[in-house]
Amino acid sequence: MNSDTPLQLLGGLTAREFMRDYWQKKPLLVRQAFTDFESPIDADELAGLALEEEVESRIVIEHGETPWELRRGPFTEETFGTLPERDWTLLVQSVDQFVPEVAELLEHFRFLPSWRIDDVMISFATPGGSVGPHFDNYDVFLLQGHGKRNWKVGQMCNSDSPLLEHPDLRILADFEQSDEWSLEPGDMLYLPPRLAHYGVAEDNCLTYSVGFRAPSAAEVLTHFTDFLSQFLTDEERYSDADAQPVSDPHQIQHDALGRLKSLLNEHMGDERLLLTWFGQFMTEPRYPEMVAGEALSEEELIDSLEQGAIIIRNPSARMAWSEVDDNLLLFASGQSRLLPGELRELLKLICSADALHAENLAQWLGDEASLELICELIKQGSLGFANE
Ligand SMILES: [Mn+2]
Repeated sequence: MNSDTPLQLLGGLTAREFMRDYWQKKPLLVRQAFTDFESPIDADELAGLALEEEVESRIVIEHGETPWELRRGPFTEETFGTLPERDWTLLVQSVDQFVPEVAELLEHFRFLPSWRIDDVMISFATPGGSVGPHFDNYDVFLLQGHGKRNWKVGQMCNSDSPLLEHPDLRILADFEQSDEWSLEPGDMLYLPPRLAHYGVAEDNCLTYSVGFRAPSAAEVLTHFTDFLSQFLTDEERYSDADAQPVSDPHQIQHDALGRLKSLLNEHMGDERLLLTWFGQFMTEPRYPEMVAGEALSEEELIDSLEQGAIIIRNPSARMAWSEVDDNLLLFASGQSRLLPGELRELLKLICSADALHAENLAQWLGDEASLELICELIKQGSLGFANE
């Protein structure tokens, strides 16, 4: 994708302009980001997903048994029969993993790293339905799928912003409105992290939220140090072979800090391990139980492909790749694999192609390392045969 091509998705801005002026900075309203948008899923299908055990769903009822009552799925048919006429919202997480046409929407966001994308959440709201004024710590693109929703945006918030007392929801106590729009199908609103927003359904409506993920500094530090510690031996300790006799035995001298800092820097500064950890962490699947495969020999793989088999990425799997010296690292569903540089085009194909088959894999089918890689990914469950 050329980052200097004006995009309809971004209201005629180029990806470069959008990243420079809006991304992580300020909201952008795009009228008709998608022309004649027809939601690939309707309210009944969304409610159907919320009945499934493996799907994460919530219902927020503004005037429920308690104000802003939160119920967690899976729900039953009966739940939907007993809801009030209005002022409630059903939210279903990761619909892209269950509905391929929803996953296809993500193709439009390829100017952003796929490992930054979290999921496509879809909400259905009855008139007046809302989850209250709030802020998120993540970027989001809100695409109106069906019906109309009024969006108000407000102040920038942080963890000190006052919230209503609520056991589960983070609803802002104060909302200082700065702008307001009514979104119709195909319209899209981009919101940067921490910007207060308040969406209220004007009629029965569906809204798609393309949400992003960014690990917190606390997560980076705790998870990376956990990862690093697997490679450290018990013998490696604070050491002070260079120490001098002390004048006050109770004082911690600054040279001790210096030794600690060099111990930390030596490990924290290991870029190869940092990359390995990061790739694994960012490709960890949301639903690991949905990434499972079966062992397959290289002969069986070739036979299947020759008989017309189609291999697709598991919609629950996440993949990314990177370079390390002359080699490549492939990250797939929380695991990493070091590969020779010659496999670069294959890696790019595996990460991006809608389907793998005898035709687009032709040049690799005679190569041992390529076959082994594909078999490994099928065994791990990141790739799988279509229609099985
Ligand atoms: Mn939000």
